[in-house]
Amino acid sequence: MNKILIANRGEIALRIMRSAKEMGIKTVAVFSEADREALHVRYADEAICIGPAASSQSYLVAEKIIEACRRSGAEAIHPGYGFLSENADFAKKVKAAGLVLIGPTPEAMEIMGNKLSAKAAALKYNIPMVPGTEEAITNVAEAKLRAVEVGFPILIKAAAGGGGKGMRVVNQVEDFEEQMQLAVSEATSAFGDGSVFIERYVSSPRHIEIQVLGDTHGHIVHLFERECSIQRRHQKVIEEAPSSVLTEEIRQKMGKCAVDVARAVNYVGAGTVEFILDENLDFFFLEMNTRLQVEHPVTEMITGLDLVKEQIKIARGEALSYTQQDLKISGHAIELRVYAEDPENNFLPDIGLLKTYRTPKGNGVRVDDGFEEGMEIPIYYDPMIAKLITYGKDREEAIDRMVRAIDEYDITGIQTTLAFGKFVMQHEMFRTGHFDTHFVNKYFHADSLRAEDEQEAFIAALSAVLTLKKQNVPYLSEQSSVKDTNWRKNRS
Ligand code: MV4
Repeated sequence: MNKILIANRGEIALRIMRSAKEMGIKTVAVFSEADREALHVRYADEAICIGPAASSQSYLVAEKIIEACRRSGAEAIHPGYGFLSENADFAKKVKAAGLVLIGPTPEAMEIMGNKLSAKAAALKYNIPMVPGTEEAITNVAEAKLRAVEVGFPILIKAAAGGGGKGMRVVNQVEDFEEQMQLAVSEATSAFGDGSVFIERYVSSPRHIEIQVLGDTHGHIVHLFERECSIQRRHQKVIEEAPSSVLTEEIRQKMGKCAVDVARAVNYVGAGTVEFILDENLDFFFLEMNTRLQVEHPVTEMITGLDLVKEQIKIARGEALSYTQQDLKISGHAIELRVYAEDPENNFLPDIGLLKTYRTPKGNGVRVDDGFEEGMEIPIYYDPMIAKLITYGKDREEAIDRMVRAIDEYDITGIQTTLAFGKFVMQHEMFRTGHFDTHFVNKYFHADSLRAEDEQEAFIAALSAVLTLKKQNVPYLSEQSSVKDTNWRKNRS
C-alpha cells in the first residue's frame, strides 16, 4: 500500500495522514469548496476537490470519492468517522472498484448497522442484553403484553437508529400505544425504516464501550474500555480510559463479551462494542460501531498503540503483532471535545472566525485539531474544532492536567466548550467518579459558568489596578488607596 485517500476532513483527516506519513505512505486529501484552505488539504501530498460545500454533494458522494482514487492512483480509502464510514453500500462500491477500504467488511457493517440484527448476532454467544423484544414489533397488542412482562419504564428504540434518535421512554402501560405510533413515525422519517423494538429502560446507566481490533487471520483482541457517560443530547463531550468504576473482573468479562460480539461477525479492523452499565455494575450489550471513533485517542494513550497504524496494517493483511496477554493499561487519559458551541446558551453552535487560537502544550497534553488562528469555522459540518487529550499516571493527574491545559488554551472569536470542560473537571461528583449519563442535565446549568466568569473579571480588574499602581500612574496613586479587601466589601 503506497498511497491512501482520506475520505474525510478536519482533525480526523489530519490524524490519519500523520500516521500514514510515519508509515511512508503517500496521502490524498479530498475537499469540498468550503474546505479549499483547510489544513488537511495543505498537509496531504495531493488534494482533489470533490464538489460544493454541502456534504451531500461532496464528502457523502461515494462515486466522487472512488473517482478521486482513480485519478490519484490511491489504492485504499480511510473513511475516518461520520460521513461514509459506516455505509455498507459504500464499502461494497469500494470493493467492486478494486480498492481497499480501511475498515470492516460490508457484511459486518450491514449487520451492526441494525440494532436488531446486531443483537441477533450477539445472541450466538452468551452476551448479556437488556430484556425486551428480539424482533421488530409488528403487532402492537403483542408488544404491549411483552412490555408489561418486561416491566415499566420501557424504552422504544428504532432498529436503524443511532445517537438516540427515535428513542422514547414509556413510563406506564396507558401511554404505550401512543408512544409506539410516535416512535414508528419518527423512525420512518429519520431512517426510512420504521422498525422499532423495546427494552427495559435502565434509568441511570453509565456508557462504557470496549475498543476491539480484528485482523484478517481471525485474531481479535480488545483494548479495554472507554467511559463516555458525560454527554448531552446524545453527543459525547468528555471521555476517559480506563473507567473509574470497573473492577478488573468486570473489565475482563466485558472485554471477553466485546471480543465475542466482534467474532460473531468475523470482525476485521477497529471497532467499538457499546454497553450500558447499571447501578449494580451489571452490563448489557447495546450495539457495535464499525468505525474508528472520535474518542480513540484515550485508548491510544493508555495502551501505547496507534490505532490508525493498526487499521492500516490490518488492511494490508498483516496479523496483529501481539496477543491479549501482551496488552496492559498504563496510566489514565481524558478527552475533552472542544465544540464551537456556547455552553451558556444551551450549547447552540457558535461558528465564526477563530480570532485567537493558541493550544496548550507540555507534558501529557495532546491536541488533535484541524484549524489555525485566523480561520473561519464553516457552518456546513460538525462544530467540533478540536480534541484536547491529557494523560497522567493516574486519574487525578490526568484531571489536574486537563484543568491546566484548559487554562492554557486560548480561543477568542467564538464560544467553546472549554469552560464547560473545566466545570466538569472541578465537579466533586466527577472527581469522585459518581456520575452517569444524566450528569450534564443534573449538574450543569447555563449559569454554572457565570460565577467563574465574574470571579475572573474581578481578578482581572484587580490585577489591572495593581499593575497601574505599581507603575505609579499618578491618578491612582494620588486619589485612591486601593485595598482589595475594601473593594470587595464595597462591591456588595
Ligand atoms: C438505553 C438506555 C437505557 N436503557 N437502553 C442512547 C443512545 C444509544 N446508543 C443507546 N442509548 C441508551 N440506551 C436501555 N435499555 C439509555 C440510553 C442512553 C444513553 C446511552 C449511552 C450514552 C448516553 C445516553 C444518554 C441517554 C440515554
